[in-house]
Amino acid sequence: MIVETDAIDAQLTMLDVEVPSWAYGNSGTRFKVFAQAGVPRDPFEKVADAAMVHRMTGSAGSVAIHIPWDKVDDYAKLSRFAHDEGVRIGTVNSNTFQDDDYMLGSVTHPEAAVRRKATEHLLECVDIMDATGSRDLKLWFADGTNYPGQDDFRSRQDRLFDVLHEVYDRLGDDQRMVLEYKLFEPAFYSTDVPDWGVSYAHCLKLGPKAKVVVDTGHHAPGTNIEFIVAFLLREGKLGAFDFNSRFYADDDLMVGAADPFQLFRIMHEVVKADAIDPASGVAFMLDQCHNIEPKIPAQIRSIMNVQESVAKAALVDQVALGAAQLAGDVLEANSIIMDAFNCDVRDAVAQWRETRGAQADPVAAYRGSGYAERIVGERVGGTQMGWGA
Ligand code: PSV
Ligand code: MN
Repeated sequence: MIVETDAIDAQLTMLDVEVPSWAYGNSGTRFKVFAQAGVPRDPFEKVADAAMVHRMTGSAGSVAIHIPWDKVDDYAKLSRFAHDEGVRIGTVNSNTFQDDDYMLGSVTHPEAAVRRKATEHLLECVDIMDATGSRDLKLWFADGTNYPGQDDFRSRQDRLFDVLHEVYDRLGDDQRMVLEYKLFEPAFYSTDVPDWGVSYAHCLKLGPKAKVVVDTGHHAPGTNIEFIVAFLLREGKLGAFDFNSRFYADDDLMVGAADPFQLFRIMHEVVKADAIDPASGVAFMLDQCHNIEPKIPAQIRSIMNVQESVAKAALVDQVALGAAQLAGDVLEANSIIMDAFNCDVRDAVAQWRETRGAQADPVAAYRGSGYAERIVGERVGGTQMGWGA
């Protein structure tokens, strides 16, 4: 199959993948957090690391922040710093999962005072969006129950909706809320937003500024994620992706590492819907943690994996595919998809990066840049950032 570089270039030129600030901090499992040398001590250093990922790859123009982990006194200053480094502050992620008050839930908690506290946090996140110029508020709730009978499912949905509604009303004209779902964890019996259907139902009721987030790690094994993506795109309700890889649960490994074919199938649906284009309103984000591997090159590798999957999706012969589908030619339709997936697009993507002023071989360029050695030397003293659990 001929590698059509024009088709690849057109998609990659539109592609913008947001990186998570928390990927640069220390992280681990519930068993152990392994600290790494050179890890940022404040959100500014996280942004500097994110900017390095963008310089190497050319596709990572914004960095998501997580509140309160990334609280600063002056958000306008953080935005200016990001701008000077060549990136933007993107999505503001809320955190209603690390406070003792939230043991039985946050926005669904039986006590009104706890729900109020969670609501105030979400409203504060919107204030921060005003200061950073961010468009999206990302909501993920750890709410759920561990035991049958522990709480009433329907009352919890009512409480959830009331809070979402109040926060929705506070959004500015150009702001949105994106609601993430997750099958399980930390609650094990029931989760209050367990799947795309629950998220979609709330978003539909809230209005056009509410959209669904698909975190690729938040599904049962074997779930057909590309079908969910196709459905939400069709309904205009796909707000964002949190990309990562999973083998078993919410593993937060590098996207494209566990199942590159799944990532390609997802990107095929996105490309087919012309939704790589930022005008589509779909935000592409990584939501990953690097526990045993160096963080910055792991982010670089992840962006490269997304670039390569988009490039392969760009090669799908849509016209031939449509004809084969209409003709009921099952084998031909399948082989058209597989031809694109099996293409080696690495040279074409490297060339695109080079013409964009990024690096043909971003990991090697990063290794040769001296950045890793510099931050290890400079970031001495202070407290390394982490997910603070
Ligand atoms: C939850 O597992 C999640 O995917 C949400 O996006 C959080 O905001 C993120 O991880 C970081 O904890
Ligand atoms: Mn996520």
